[in-house]
Order: sequence, then C-alpha cells, then structure tokens
Amino acid sequence: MKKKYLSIILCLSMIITLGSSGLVSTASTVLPGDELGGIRYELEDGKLIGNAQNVLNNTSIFNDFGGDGYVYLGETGDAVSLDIDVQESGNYEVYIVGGAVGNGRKCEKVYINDEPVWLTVPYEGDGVWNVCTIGSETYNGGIFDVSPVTGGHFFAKGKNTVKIDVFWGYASYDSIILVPIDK
Ligand SMILES: [Ca+2]
Repeated sequence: MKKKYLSIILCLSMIITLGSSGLVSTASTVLPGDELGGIRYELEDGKLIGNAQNVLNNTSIFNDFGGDGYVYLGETGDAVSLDIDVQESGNYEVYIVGGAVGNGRKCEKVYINDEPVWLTVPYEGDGVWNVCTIGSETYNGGIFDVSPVTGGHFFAKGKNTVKIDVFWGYASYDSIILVPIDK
C-alpha cells in the first residue's frame, strides 16, 4: 500500500518537472519585432468578434509567436479588440505583427481608441510574420499602402483599446508593439 502511494507521488513530480521545463524553452525565443525594443501586447488576449479565431500553441503554420498564439481574421465582420494597459502617457509608434495567408498582400482597418487608421500586411509566404506599420491611406505606384502618422499616436496612462477590423482578411495577427517617441 505504502509503495503504491510513493509511486503516485513520483509520477506527479515527473509531470510537474516536464511541465515547467516546457515553459522555460518558449520564453527564450527572439521574435520578429523584438529589435524595436518596444512594449509587446498579445492579440490572443483580446476580445474576438464575429468568427475571429484564437490559434493557440499551434506551430503548424507559424513556428513562432509571442505569448500563447495569435488571432486569425477571415472575412468581413471578423475583428479583435485588445485593451492594453499603458504605464506612461505619451506618443508611441505602433507596429502590428501580422502574416497574410494565401497569396497577395492584405489590408485592414485599425482603430486606436476609436481613431481610424490603416494597416497593410505584405505577403512573403505562408508562415512569415511581418512587422507592419499603420497609418494613413496612400498609394505607391498605384498600389494601396500606408504612410505612418507623423508624431505617432497618443496613449493615455492606463487602459487604451486597439482594434483590428477586417477589410480584406485572410490574415493572422500575433502582437501589437508600442515604441515610445522621445519627447
Ligand atoms: Ca501572440
């Protein structure tokens, strides 16, 4: 009886050891956008709207991502809205880590505290993240593009909301990165 009890304890401690070693290996990954030195917020923590989907702990398309996964937005009506906690009020450059699925670049509407801007995601193959700038509508050689807003975007200390709303869709979104602009 006592022997059986001991083997259960041993079994449980092995499971705990395996679980914690798994966590350590994912935390050390260098991700696209880390070079900006900004503050990263994970889109999979946001509120999903329409048929938006969380893709969690799944490396079948993207083999790396921040946090627990990313959000896939398919068609019009799909959106993700993320409340972010900003420690210091001020102006920030905003980047969104996204990857188009299927051929062709994608473009979505983004709202920063209800201020509308645009986002374009270049297509460089399935499973490739791009660190995308957001901004106002512009055209480069007749192709829709965005021009970053001069001076960045103002964020108040505390709760702010960033929403990505499908315009073209069929794209995945991993993280939002805020880079403070020197005053
Ligand atoms: Ca993520």
